Amino acid sequence: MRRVTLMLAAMAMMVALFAIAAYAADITGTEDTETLNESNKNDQIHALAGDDTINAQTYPNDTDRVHGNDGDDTINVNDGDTSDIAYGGEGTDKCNGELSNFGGNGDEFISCEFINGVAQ
Ligand SMILES: [Ca+2]
Ligand SMILES: [Ca+2]
Ligand SMILES: [Ca+2]
Ligand SMILES: [Ca+2]
Repeated sequence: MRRVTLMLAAMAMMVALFAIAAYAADITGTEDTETLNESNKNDQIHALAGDDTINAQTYPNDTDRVHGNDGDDTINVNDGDTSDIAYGGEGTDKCNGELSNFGGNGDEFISCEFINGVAQ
């Protein structure tokens, strides 16, 4: 009886792990300038060097972590939800997303020189 319970618990855990893996995507660019597009999953995007444009505004209700890395990047996380993080990194980076208003949470902007067109 006990063994069956343990086996079911192990199986449930494996299913949970698989589900997490299925709903997260790693997207890595190159050292050149390029345009990267998000997927409909929770993305980890690294654009690496170059003046990159990262479009993570296509699918709402996901959590995208976008790293511009080196270069003057444009990071778009203005997808209608407030659970994204834009890391500009080195260079003059333009980040576009949802700002917090009325004390609510907004997207997180780290090392962005411009947010929604406004110099920081
Ligand atoms: Ca996404
Ligand atoms: Ca790049
Ligand atoms: Ca957003
Ligand atoms: Ca950058």
